[in-house]
Amino acid sequence: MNEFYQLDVNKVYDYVQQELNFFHEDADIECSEIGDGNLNLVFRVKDKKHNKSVIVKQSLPYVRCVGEDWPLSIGRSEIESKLLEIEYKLTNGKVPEVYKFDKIMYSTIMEDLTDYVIMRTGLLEYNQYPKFVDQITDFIVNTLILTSDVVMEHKEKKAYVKEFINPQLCEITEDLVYSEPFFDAKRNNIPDYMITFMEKNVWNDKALILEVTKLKFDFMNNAQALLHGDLHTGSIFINQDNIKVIDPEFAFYGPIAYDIGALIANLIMNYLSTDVRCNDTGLKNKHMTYLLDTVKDVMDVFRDKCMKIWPEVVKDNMVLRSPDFAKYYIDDIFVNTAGVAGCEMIRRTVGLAHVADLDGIEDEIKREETRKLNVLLAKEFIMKRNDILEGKDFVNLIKNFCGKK
Ligand code: SR1
Ligand code: MG
Repeated sequence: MNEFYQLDVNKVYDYVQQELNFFHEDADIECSEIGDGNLNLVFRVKDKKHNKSVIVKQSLPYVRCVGEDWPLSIGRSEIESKLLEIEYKLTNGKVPEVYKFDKIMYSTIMEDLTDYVIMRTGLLEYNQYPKFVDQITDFIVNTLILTSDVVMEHKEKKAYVKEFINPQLCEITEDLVYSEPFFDAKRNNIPDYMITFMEKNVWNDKALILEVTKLKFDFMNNAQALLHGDLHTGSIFINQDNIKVIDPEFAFYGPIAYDIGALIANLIMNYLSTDVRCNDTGLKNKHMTYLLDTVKDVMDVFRDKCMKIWPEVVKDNMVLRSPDFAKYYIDDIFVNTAGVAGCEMIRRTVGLAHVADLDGIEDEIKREETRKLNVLLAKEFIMKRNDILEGKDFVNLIKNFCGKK
């Protein structure tokens, strides 16, 4: 085939065989569409007899969760497969291995992650992952610091900036994270009871709008490192031994804080969700403590690892001459991480794309209270971000604000 067609469960096995000849002749094949994201088709093709499987991810020319009214370039899948290959090397395999990218079908055939669960799902079932902090901090240090101007030869870094220009996907983030949740936008997914609350606490708060605008311009103008671009807990496959980070189609050169802030925000929303969903007090306290420890440790271990590798990896001739630059650089990442986390928390409450952590709260009254608490806590993160320079600053803000000292 040399022209694009949309895959489905009946076509995807033939497609994989034609591209890779991956399965045995006597395979017992089962194909399913497993995509539950907002943008793409995702298939698992499995040979039950020999226990071999692959994932096929195909870009659609429109936003899946909205429909054909919102067209979207299918070229994003090329960005995703390129980034997966780069990150595979930088992280020693902490992303799925790409077997083949097909530029005609805008499809990536890649490693199946059968022994993993999506981290958001695991956390919603109150599971804990003791290796997560060490693994995700390795991931963010290796993918972000090592692709920044601190380390890379500057012309090579600029070639990457050019290669990863991703205007349509960036526009989605500019609109859905940094703009529309901050006014009464048509695409917002907002329950009626949140409208007056948002008017009073967010949309008419000029000081807040100014700070969000600063963060939006940092997102658009700070080509600091090669980001994943959507590093929430739904983009991480996890088990007790390992993580695999998936779905980097929003990759581009942007502020390091964008990746870390998305992660921190989603851990915090799971914390708020656990508080109202879990009826077993012992389990609830244990899981909430685990989540706050994880937030604190991700930030502090990230800083420690940056400081440790800094003398080994720095190449820029002025950074080498400036011993205080590392602290300045990492402090700035912390401050902006808190700001990004706030924006992510607000957009997941009233913007187009929500999260199960909040929407899945069954009790209607608790769901409303938690949504409101999430927005107010998010505001604190944005407005007080200049004071957030250590892991404990994140935790203290959450505990003080939620009255759980
Ligand atoms: C229309 S895309 C909505 C959201 O889904 C993706 O996972 C990104 O988070 C994006 O903002
Ligand atoms: Mg995604």
